[in-house]
Amino acid sequence: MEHPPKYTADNLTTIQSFILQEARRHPNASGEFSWLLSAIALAGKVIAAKIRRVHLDPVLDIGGDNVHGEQQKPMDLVANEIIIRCLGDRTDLGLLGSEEEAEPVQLRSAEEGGKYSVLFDPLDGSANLGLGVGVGTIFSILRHEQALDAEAPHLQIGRKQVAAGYILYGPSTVLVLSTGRGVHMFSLDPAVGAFVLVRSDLKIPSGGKTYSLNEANADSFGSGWGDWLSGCRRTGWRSRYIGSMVADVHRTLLEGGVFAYPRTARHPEGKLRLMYEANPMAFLIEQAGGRGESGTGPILNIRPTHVHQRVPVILGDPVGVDQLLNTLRR
Ligand code: AHM
Ligand code: MG
Repeated sequence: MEHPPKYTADNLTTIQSFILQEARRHPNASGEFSWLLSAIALAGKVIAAKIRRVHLDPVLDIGGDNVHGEQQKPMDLVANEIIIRCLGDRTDLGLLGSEEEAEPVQLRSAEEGGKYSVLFDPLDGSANLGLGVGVGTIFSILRHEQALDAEAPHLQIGRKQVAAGYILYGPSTVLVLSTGRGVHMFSLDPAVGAFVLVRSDLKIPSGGKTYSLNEANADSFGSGWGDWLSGCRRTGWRSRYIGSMVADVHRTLLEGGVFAYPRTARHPEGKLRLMYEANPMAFLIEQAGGRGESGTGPILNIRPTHVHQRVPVILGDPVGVDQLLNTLRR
């Protein structure tokens, strides 16, 4: 695998300069789109700072008891507020949809200048927050095409995303972004407070031998899955599952293999959400040369009917996903 040069003063590109360079290459790109992305990067920095203090700050509820007896606020709601506050003054924003909000909020109609919809999961994997395991923010940006459906302009297929990405709050804070021209990875340099480009044009390695799924549910995955899993075990695959989608997909993007959350008895439609989990991740994986499938076709072609709709998810390198789908079809 080829690695780019290490981050040095010679090639220091912050996410802001990267976004501006991208905008310059595309004369029609509006500066406001860059503003949206920089608001998300800012939110990522604020959330990362809060997460570093989850065990220290008595007002943050991470699922345990608060020995101080103060009223606690779940960290996923705090993350939600941070993102809304960071995006709030971006005047091109038409609609905001969050896992934490029952309905998307329409801020501006297209006539009033709302050009983009942003859908996000503010803190995915938050059940892992107190366990020292990576958690993340996932986001999807669509054009605010009100002409299509004035009531629900965000209900578009994932292929129409203009940008998607995630921020992984792990041993380091990493932002992975695609605006439809490859996948780029930035790491937060805490010394300077900026996301710095560390990998550009990431490609998922083909033929990885790691599967990542909740194997405890395997009996209810449906026919074919058992055969595929036994085949993997026979052929030297390894199993890695953190239970935080962002962390599991990040590893899959860097190392190849397959991440999946199929239908289960508990979640007959799949557990993961199409619009702010599966779509942005499938967009990134496809941009990196991989495949994002539901089992009945590409995730990015699914026409959504509801902002919180769930979908079975298979993401990974083309060889691994192909093998899996072939086994499921038998
Ligand atoms: P959340 O959005 O409530 O955090 O749930 C989504 C998470 C994903 O991060 C992860 O892939 C999945 O749920 C894990 O589910 P399970 O514990 O059933 O394996
Ligand atoms: Mg989630």
